[in-house]
Amino acid sequence: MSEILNKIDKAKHIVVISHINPDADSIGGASAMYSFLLQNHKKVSWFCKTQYIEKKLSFIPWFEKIKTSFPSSADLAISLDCADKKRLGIEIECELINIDHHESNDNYGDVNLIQTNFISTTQVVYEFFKANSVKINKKMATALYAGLLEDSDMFLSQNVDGTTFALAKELIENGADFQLCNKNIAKSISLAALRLKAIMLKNIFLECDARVAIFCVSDEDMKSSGALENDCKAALEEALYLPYVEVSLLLKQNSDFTIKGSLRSNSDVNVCKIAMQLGGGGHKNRAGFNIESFVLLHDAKKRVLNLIKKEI
Ligand SMILES: [Mn+2]
Repeated sequence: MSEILNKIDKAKHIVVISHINPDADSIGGASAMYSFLLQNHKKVSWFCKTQYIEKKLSFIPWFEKIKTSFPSSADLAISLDCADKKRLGIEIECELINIDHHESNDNYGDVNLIQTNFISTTQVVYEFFKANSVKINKKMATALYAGLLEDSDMFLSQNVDGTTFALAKELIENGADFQLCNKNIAKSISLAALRLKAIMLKNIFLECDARVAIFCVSDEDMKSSGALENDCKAALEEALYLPYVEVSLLLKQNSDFTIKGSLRSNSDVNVCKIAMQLGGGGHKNRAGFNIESFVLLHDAKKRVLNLIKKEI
C-alpha cells in the first residue's frame, strides 16, 4: 500500500479509469479516488472508454468529469474494478495501479491491490483509505456506498454478511447519502430499459428442468428498445428468483454480430469457471465473456449451455 502512496506522490498527472460499460462500483470507486487525489492537490483526469454511460449513475460525484479520451500527459493510471486489461478499453503506456476485487483479476498492473474476498471495489478503496487515515468526506462516502449497494445487489447477494452492513454503517456515518443511492441505483429504470426487459421476459428459455434460464437478445432488440448494454442485467438477475433456476445466462448480440455473454448463479455453481472457459472471468456468482467471432445466437446458446450442463 505504501508503494501506491509513493507512486501517487511522485506522479504529476494521474488518470483514474472506469471499465467499459461501467457500473456503480467502477464509477463509485473511481469517483472516490478522484476526490482523494484532488485532496492531495494532484492534477487528475477520469477516463472511461464508453461514451453512453447509464444516466442513473450521473449523481455520483465528479461524473461530469469523465472523458472518453486518455490524456497524453498522464504519468500514472489507476484502474478501478477492471478484471482484465481489455476492460480498460485502451493500451496504457504509463505506470498502472490496478485496484479490484474480481477473482479472475490477473494482476496486470505495475502495482496490484486486489481483494477477492471483498464485496465491491469500493470496499477495497475504503479499506485503503482507512489504513492510510484518509479523511473520507461526504462525496467520497456517497460514491463508495453506491458501489457497495450495486455490487451487493442491494444487500441481497449471497456474499453479504455482517461486514457488509458494518461497512454501510461506517459510510453513512461519514456522510454517505444512501437515500440518493437507493433512489438512483435501486429504484430507477429508464423507459428504454423497461421496454428491453419486457422483450427479454417474453423470450426467456428455461433449460435443464428449469434450472437454467437463458436470454438471447438480438441487436434488433437493443435498437428497437433503445436500451444500453447494462440494461440487460435486470431481467438476467430477476430470472434467478424463479423457483428452480440456479443459473441465468444472457447472450447479447453486438452490432458487429459478436456476442457478449453474462452469467449469474444463486447456488454453488461457479459461473466464473464457465466464463473462463470462454476467455472471460468475474466472480463465482457473476461472470462474463465475449465471443469475438461471428456466431448465431442460437449456436452460441447451444455451446454455452453445454458448458453449463457440465457444471450443474
Ligand atoms: Mn465490482
